[in-house]
Amino acid sequence: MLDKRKRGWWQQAVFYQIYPKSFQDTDGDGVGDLRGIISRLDYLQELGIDGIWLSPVFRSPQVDNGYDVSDYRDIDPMFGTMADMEELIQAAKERQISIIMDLVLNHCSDQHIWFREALKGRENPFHDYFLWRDGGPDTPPNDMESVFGGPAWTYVPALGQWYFHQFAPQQPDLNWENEQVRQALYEMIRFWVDKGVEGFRLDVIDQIGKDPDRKITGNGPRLHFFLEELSREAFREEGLVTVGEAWGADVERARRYSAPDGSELSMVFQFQHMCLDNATWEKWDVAPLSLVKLKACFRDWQEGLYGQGWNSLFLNNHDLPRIVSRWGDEGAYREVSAKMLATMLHGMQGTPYIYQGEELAMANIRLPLEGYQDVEIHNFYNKRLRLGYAHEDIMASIWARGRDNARTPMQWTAGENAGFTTGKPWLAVNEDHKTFNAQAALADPDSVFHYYRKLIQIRKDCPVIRDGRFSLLSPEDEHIFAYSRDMDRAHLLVVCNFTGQDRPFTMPARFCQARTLIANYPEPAESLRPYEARMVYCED
Ligand code: TEU
Repeated sequence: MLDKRKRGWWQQAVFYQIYPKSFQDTDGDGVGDLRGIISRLDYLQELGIDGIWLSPVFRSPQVDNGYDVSDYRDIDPMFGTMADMEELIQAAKERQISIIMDLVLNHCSDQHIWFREALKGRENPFHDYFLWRDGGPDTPPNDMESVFGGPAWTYVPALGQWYFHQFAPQQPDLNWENEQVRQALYEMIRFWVDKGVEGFRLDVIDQIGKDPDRKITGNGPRLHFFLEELSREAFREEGLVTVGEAWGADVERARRYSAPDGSELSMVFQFQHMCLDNATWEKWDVAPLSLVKLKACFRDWQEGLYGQGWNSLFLNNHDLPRIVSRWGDEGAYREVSAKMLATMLHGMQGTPYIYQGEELAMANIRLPLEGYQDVEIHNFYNKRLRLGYAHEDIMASIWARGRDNARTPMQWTAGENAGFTTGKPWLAVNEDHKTFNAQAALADPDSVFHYYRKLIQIRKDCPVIRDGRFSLLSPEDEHIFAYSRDMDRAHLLVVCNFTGQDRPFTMPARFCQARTLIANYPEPAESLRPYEARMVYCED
């Protein structure tokens, strides 16, 4: 069992991300809730995870599914009550599971009292909580675009001013230069720590030091000053884990975000490996994945942060497509490829994150446009249509990359609505739940679920996975991802066939007599079979 009073306990932990809207509904409104999560804690305990990253459950108009917070100190009634939240924290703790809340500090909702006050006039004390620029209705301060499409500035006629928002207009950016803003956020964080929350995931944290006049959003000039202050003032509690979402992080920057002295954050959650199969700077244009590039990317991070920082390990989250649909196989090798991808990731150094349903090999969904809820999908569709793209091409991008792919309800059973709700689910349930669901997975010792359970256990049993040095084997091989981890006398080898064909592979001499820790085919063969993965271990 993990001792969470120990500094750095999270280096040995495995986290599980819950997207509350889609996890488990208990009151029949078609939306998941906190009581639903409580009711599934035994399932998570069986999987063996140490913590839950809970996507936002704060009070919110839900324009961006909770990433638009209107009250940071309250629970959205859709999810339950503060009493439910307290019960969840407690019930999780009883199972040695920590709750990690998702803090959205870069922006809030336009319905937050701060913004409603700010709109009252330039003299209002909350006006400076946001980023305003003077100008006429036809002359925005500059041509910056928001992440969800459309301008990053919205005009307020009564004030004769524009406000800045990196995301939807309903998500005004907070002015981190204002010390009162920062202090208010730190106090709010302490409020949750006092409630027993054991860490935080920090939404788009590399964007808080923005400088819109110079068109800087990520990695702004004052970012590290803010992060150090945040860490000092809000995270002084021993043992808190802090995870910084940073789309703009490279290895060098990540060393600073996750410096072992704890001056900023515990770990970085970066996306370089998740952008390699983009054809352009936009995620919507899909290119084939080059395994050679993927391996080089992982190697650079594994080597670059060794002893100097700490990374998150993940292949999915609520913003990314399902990995089995992306780099695995949705057909005959669905479960085999899901296990292979998990093996590839879970042998590395870092803290693994399993996104709900990944342990069931959940896949992308294909809906007609009207079936999607995500604001980003609809903005993207309209933008591409205006640019002259064909409907079919736009839908192909959405089917490959739309965020709702990962947000369909959790598949608990083969029954109606996959056991997620007795009402009408807020987003369609994937038809494949008849085959891929938790009930079936729990009953089958060979399931993807039990494979993840084993991987989690192996990480706990093998210090070399946490601390060993990483070496990439055959970097130029386009089909096989093989690496070793070495520490003192302990050696681990991970071999993964990323293709649907047999591939020759020669075991390095040291590992010929090695013990198999886990594999997705029963016995080794002459060559590697489609999507085969093996993790083997030996000692000198
Ligand atoms: O995501 C950051 C972010 O920039 C993503 O929106 C990402 O760029 C996008 O999905 C790719 O097109 C975080 C949250 O994870 C996301 O759900 C929120 O919508 C966003 O911040 C705003 O809070």
